[in-house]
Amino acid sequence: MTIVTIDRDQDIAVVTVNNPPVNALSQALRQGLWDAAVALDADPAVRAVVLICAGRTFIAGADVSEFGKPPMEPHLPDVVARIEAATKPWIAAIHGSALGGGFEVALGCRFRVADEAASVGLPEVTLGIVPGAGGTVRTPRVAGVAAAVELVTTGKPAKAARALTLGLIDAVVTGDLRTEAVAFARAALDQPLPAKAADRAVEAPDAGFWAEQETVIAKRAKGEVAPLRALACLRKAAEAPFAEAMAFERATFLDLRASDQAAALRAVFFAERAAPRPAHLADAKSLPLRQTAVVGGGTMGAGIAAALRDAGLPVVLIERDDAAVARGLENLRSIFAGAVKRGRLTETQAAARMEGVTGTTDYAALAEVDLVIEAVFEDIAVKRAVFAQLSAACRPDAVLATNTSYLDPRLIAEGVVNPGRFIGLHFFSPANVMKLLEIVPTPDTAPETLATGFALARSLGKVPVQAGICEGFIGNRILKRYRASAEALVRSGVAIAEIDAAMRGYGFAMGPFEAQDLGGLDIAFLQREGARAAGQEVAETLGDVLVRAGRKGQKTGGGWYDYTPGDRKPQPSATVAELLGDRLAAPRQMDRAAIAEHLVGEMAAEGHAILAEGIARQPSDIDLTEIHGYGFPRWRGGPMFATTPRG
Ligand code: T1G
Repeated sequence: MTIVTIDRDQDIAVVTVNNPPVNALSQALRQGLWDAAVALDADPAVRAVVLICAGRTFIAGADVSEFGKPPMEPHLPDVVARIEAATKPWIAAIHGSALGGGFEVALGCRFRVADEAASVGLPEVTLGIVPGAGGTVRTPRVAGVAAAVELVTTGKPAKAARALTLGLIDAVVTGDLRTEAVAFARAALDQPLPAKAADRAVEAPDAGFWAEQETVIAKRAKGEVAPLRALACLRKAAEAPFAEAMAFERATFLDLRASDQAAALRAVFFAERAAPRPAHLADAKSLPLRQTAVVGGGTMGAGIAAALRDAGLPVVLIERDDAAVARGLENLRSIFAGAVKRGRLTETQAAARMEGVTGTTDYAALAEVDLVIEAVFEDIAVKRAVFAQLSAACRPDAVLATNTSYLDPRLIAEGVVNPGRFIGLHFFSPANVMKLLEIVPTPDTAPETLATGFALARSLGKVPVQAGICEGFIGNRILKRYRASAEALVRSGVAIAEIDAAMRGYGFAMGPFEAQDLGGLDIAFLQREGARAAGQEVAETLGDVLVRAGRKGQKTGGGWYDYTPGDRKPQPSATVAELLGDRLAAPRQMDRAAIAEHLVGEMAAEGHAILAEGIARQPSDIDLTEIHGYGFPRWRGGPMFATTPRG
């Protein structure tokens, strides 16, 4: 298949790239673009060139599968420079996402036009690198320093309308992209051409701009190196000649590309893309998902319903009585109101979200739904009663799912008519925000039902991970080990605050004890008490001692730490020291890096046990679980990646 073809619209040449699935800049594509530039320069009948792509998107960046291999010629910076040096102006016609090297190619073009749904971006920092083909040098020349800092150091793409406002593109077109781009090219020829990006100057920012940005980015990056290195490239671009800035950027790119953080972020990139389409389900056909329902309008149920609505799926929200229905709908309303407040939704969109929800106590409303997700109280009897009603009210092929986080789905499924359609779908709170979805089949779950779980994850934009059945599946089982290991360090005399500081220094937003104070110590305490009541041998934990003393966390003014009323800042507690007293060894120092290494090692050890028991299918599933469900720093790759020696 020819990756680059050239055809004509009279005096305008149209270069079409066709390198599925996302027109990534493989060596062959780079060579094809180089050859096209040479050939078209030599053709006197051609006055301008439109660069357009076939398939779902404009060039989506360097071919990430070539990363980690020695770069092959023609190198992308040279290809971009060759296009920029072309004797006829090139116009990039953008649809889908022009990302990374794709946008850098577009920056080498004299103009950029995009359709309304397109976006442009430089996501390299999300891969632990910086743009490597002039993105940090041309963007400030095309759109100014402020826009360049936003685009490059966040890695977040800009939608077409915003890209136009920022000056990243020259026009947004509404008709047929090729037709409009050719017309744009022809019109541009009647005007003096703008200077090539490389020849433009960069307007100096206000004094203090760079220092200010450095502070903001360092705070946001939390130990991630690439964003600050990208800022340094942008500053060089603003203060040094083009060639010097290009050399600085390239050296930075090559340096970071070999880094541990880049290796980790690449591993996560590929794991995230593979997760929604697991190979073992390639032949299983998922069932259609048109109508959905959620039973339970509490925090989890409302969050799940919101996620379904965000994906455009109609939802029937079932509760046990009218007052509970009203509360459930109010919970949903407040989720969307929060999104409006944060600018994620307009008022109209929030209203439309609610219009797609039917609140009722009548299970007869479920007669035609394709999927029901149960999110009621974590009690087997309560859940079984719900599934008995669902078995009677729903179509026999409707998928019935439980959102249980700790109970055994096999016990919940007992008595369900046609158990092949039953599955566990463990969402994480807030369910409309957290990406992780643990998909937990029972031995009776049919492959089509399992495939439907993954199809649901895709439509909700979730990161699905298949989990076997054990206490806590993958994530909560590792969390239990993590907390127990952290408590063991406290018993050995290491200060609680030191452990939290160590895990924050490793890259977590907060340490294990701060997190418990935020979420509440009583949740896990009640699970332990439940297990004890069921006759299981569950050793007393330090957390038990605190909960029994009424210290459940921030909500009771104190847990592992004390809190001044109205201030959420954790303060080491003399009361806690007294309560735990003789359970703790004499205070001892432990190096923070050693604390983090030990606790991440404990997570990985539980991960290896989970793999050995077949609860997780592959190490990357465990890493995705920890990153997307438990705040494991993405640039560390997850506990399994972080503890695997790099060859
Ligand atoms: N290289 C190779 N394969 C890629 C790829 C890439 N850049 N991006 C996606 N794929 C594959 C992906 O693995 C999957 O493969 C298929 O395409 C569909 O992906 C020099 C160095 C473009 C928004 O970071 O953000 O340029 O599983 O399911 O949901 O400065 O893919 O089908 O076999 O995600 O429609 C910068 C990353 C690279 C873009 C499309 N570029 N990709 O989303 O499809 S660094 C990126 C995405 C760089 C330069 C630097 C998304 C997408 P398979 P998908 P999608």
